[in-house]
Amino acid sequence: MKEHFVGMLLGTMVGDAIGLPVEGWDCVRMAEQLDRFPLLPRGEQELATAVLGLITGGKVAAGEARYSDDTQMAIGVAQILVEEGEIVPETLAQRFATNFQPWRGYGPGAYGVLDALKQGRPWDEPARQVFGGRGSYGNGAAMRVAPIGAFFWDSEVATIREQARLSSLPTHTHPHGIEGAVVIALAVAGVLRQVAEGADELDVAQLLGFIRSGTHDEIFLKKLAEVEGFLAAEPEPCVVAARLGTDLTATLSVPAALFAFLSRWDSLPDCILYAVRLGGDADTIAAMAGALAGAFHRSAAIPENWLAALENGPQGRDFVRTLAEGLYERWEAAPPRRLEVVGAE
Ligand code: R7I
Ligand code: MG
Repeated sequence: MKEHFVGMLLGTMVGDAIGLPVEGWDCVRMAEQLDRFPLLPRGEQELATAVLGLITGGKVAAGEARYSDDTQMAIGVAQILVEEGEIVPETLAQRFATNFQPWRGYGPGAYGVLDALKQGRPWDEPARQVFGGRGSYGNGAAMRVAPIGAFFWDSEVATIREQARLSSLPTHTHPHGIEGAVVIALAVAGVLRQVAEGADELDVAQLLGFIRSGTHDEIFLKKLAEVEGFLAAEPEPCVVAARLGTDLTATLSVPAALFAFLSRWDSLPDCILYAVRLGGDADTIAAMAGALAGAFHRSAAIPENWLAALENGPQGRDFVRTLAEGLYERWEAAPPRRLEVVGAE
């Protein structure tokens, strides 16, 4: 199970880093550009080399693939779980502010919230005030939530929901921003439940059923039905992208990440590369899909050259591995399933 925790966090990081150079490219442009890129041989395995090559001058130099806010905030979530054994939103907000590196490519709303937190504003004010007081429905809470799905994998569904909700509050208070985090946390937990039962193959229907059982929002339930329909008769990637959505909002990116994993769960590289190929918010969709594939397959499924390419300075690749191991050790020492659910939804 430890290596599955490591796979979850390194899967987030590697998906984020591979998608980052092409963040914002739409699906059609992605296909055109990537197919034209001189380094690109045929075969999806090589696509990552090409994408990484875009930022490393044509070759994948060790340690040059940067991660973005997705990984940085997932690090913050994991750190708080290791330290506190549960999400304490005020402490998490402080950690996000301490870890904040403005150049990591934060979403516009989140950037302002973190800047305000850094300046010492009360932890729960800036997030409530963004977007005209409605709070953000961006995918920023979903992109960083995977460590919660791992840490609470054998907890009650209500606990997973509540911990995901609490982890959203420092930046995302809109119900859709929160529900996106709930859905990804449930998905990671559902994957690890199957792993714990010794599954070699993912039971896709069971996982979808588990996610559904804890999803309360109508839009997400509708999207889950759409994902299920696409699994039966898979359209072209750009049709999937157009129908499910690939933008910076939770409702229009979480379903695409789920589809990438559910349709390509048997290969971590294929899953991540397909998520990138969908275009749009490629780093974030690939980070979420990568977390799921990594949780299922363990970190050993990540190609060596992808791992080697990841930045390895402070809070880089080695740090992330050690942090994920620490998360597992904390889970093992004091399993969180004894936590009571505090507060109603
Ligand atoms: O959700 P958030 O942290 O963004 C994460 C994304 C990831 O792709 C990262 O990699 C990074 O690139 O950004 O940041 P927010 O700014 O809170 O939300 C993202 C976007 O969703 C916003 O910039 C808006 O375009 C949109 N959005 C909203 N638009 C109108 N009204 C989110 N909430 C609202 C809203 O209430
Ligand atoms: Mg992004």
